[in-house]
Amino acid sequence: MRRHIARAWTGAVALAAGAAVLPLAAPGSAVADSVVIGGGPVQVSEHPWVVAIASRDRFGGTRSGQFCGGAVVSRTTVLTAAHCVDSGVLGVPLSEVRDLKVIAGRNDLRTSEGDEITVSNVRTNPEYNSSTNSGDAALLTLAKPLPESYVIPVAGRGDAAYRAGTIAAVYGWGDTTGGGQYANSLHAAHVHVLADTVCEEAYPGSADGKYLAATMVCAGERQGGKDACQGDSGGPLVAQGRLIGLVSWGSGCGRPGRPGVYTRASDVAKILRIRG
Ligand code: 4AZ
Repeated sequence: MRRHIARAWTGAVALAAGAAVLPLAAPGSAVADSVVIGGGPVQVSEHPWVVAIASRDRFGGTRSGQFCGGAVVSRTTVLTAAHCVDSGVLGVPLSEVRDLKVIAGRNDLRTSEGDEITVSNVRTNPEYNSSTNSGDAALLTLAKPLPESYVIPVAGRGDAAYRAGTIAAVYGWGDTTGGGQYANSLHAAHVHVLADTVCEEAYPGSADGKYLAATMVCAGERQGGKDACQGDSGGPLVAQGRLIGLVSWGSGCGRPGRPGVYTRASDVAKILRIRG
């Protein structure tokens, strides 16, 4: 999230520098966010609802311009984090980004496999609060529909998948070490849904954000080591075949006592009027 962006940006600059052509105007202040620490490679063909959010103009072409993740929630809509489309991450207002894309079916970002689809509209959750990070979600409309088989159902309120102790998986192309090593291919890690009290105690309110159980989900491992990280933001947290969260924020990556915080998918589904 926002306050980690300076660190994330370090990695992105390194990536952009590897590109043959640097963007004319590199994003000034930020990049995207965080994936997967302590996980391993997976095939996007088996998890086709995981997509990359990309802009080559803003982030360079080496890794297809990827800077966040997203989840396909209908043939023409993708959920991502609100903070992924704010100017803090993009470096310019969203309206100035002319090549915002959703990339589906591309395992390795250095290739051209799969589909690159233009984003025709962006709706940020009107209830997003960038101080607490509550409601960190945005809905992207695609210019061209994806196959129905790519769509993942969104968990509803009170879904059993939200119970503490449930095993979930988080997916992304983000930092795999916490040190700015962005993945070229999709990674995933298994984490447990944790009791809200764990995150309420870890994040009672600071410059990083404040854990709010109504709009957030707490997930990780008590001993740390498995987590989302910079570049994974907006990407899916999935349990029992349903989308339960979006990578949103946390203090560092994989630190014991510092679980990952996810946007509660059932809460934003209601606001953005999508399934759930
Ligand atoms: C980020 O900066 C970020 N470990 C995302 C997820 C987590 C931490 C930071 C969770 O986008």
